[in-house]
Amino acid sequence: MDIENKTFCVIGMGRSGLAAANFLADRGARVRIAEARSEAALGEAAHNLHPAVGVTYGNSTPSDDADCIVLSPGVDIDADFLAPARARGTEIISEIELASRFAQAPIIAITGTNGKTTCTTLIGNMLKQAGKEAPTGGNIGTPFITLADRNSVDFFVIEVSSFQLEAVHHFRPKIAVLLNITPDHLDRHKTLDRYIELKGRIAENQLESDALVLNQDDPLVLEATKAQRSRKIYFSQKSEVEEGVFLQGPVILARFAGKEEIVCRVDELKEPTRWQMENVLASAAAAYLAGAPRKAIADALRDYAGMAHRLEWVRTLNGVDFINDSKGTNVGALKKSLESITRPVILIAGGKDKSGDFTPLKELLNARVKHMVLIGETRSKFRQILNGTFSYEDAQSLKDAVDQACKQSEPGDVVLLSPACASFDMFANYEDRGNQFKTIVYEL
Ligand code: UMA
Repeated sequence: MDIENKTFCVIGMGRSGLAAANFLADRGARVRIAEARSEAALGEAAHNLHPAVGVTYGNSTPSDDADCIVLSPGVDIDADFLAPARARGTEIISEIELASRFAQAPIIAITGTNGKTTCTTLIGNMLKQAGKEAPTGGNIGTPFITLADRNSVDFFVIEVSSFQLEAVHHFRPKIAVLLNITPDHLDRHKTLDRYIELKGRIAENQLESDALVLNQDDPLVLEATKAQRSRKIYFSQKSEVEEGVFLQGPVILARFAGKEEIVCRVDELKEPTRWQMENVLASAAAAYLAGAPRKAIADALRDYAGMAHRLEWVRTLNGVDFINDSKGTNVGALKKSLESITRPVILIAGGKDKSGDFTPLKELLNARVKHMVLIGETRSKFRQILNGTFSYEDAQSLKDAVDQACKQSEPGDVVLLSPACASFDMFANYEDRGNQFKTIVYEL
């Protein structure tokens, strides 16, 4: 991409925007940032900006002279302030699109409603075990643009969100993974159809020679990708697949080009990893496609001990296990977590509403949850759904919620924080919520 003598306007000065602006300015482009917040509200971030980048604070409107607008993931492509630029025909791209135009190595891109971060980490670990240079980035935290022009890379392993997929045009992963689709971020995308369409975009620019790893057990995943022309590889926890990786009783099996081999036994995996079987199968399939040998894949799986805030075991107290699943920010995540725990659950849930529909939870909550403690803005929405059919109560704070959950628990139970909602009503982010939960539990 020719960037010298071009004027870029980056919208948003978070991790993604800051990295994109610095990358472009370092390479001789004229760059401006438009940031909705004030300089004071941004604090330290402003100090890390390239001195040649001009900044407009308190306003997201891009400058009229921009040749190209780069959106941070948090910026809605349908925002009114982008309308004039769109009318002028100015190119509008996401930061991952920008990064992909500079990346010299193939991309493995992972999307889905839940499990993206785990899968990205696992694929990175598997390729590392195989002796490959495979940095991880994207939605996982390190903006893709900060990695993009690294040399001697075998694969970029990039977690991709629906936000980032709103403004891709040529983004073309060599291997794309679509883990699952359940309603999420509907406050931004408005309809489930739009969200499904965005997830399918991960493979939109793939060619026949590229591979698309799909969850055979998820009808919405199959729906989202039915028009894609790439080579389809499947994973499944429920049945055999024609080509890909699947669970068969106590073992994980890989089947590629008519040959079958056992990757490893399920009981070789650590407990938290066994709860992540969907991600395990998807990661193994992607790693096979990237050329990792079976042993490297199995070693990475055996070593893996789970991630913070994703079904993270915190402590056992008086026979009760406390699990931090603060990353469970949508209804689909809570469903998956509940389905993976076979013991009686005392559930702490609720938070900031993302227009999620809680109705599908009712049956599962009745079947698996002994008692529920409601926190945050969505307390009344949960109460309307549960409607007296179920044992539940409100809590005013996370500390109260943990205390109330403890009172209801007996040896053998699991106290699970899996909110099904965003955290911003009570906490800085999901990490803050999970960390506060762990501190409270350690102090019991
Ligand atoms: N802003 C504007 N105008 C707007 C909207 C936002 O100026 O219209 C400004 C905000 O005031 C703020 C900045 O943009 O200063 C924030 O940008 P951002 O929300 O895009 O956040 P970043 O810090 O750049 O982080 C983003 C991703 N954030 C989101 O998608 C919301 C991070 O994913 C990602 O790790 C990071 O880029 C690096 O790639 C986080 C996330 O919550 C983990 N992702 C969602 C999820 O996983 O559910 C999709």
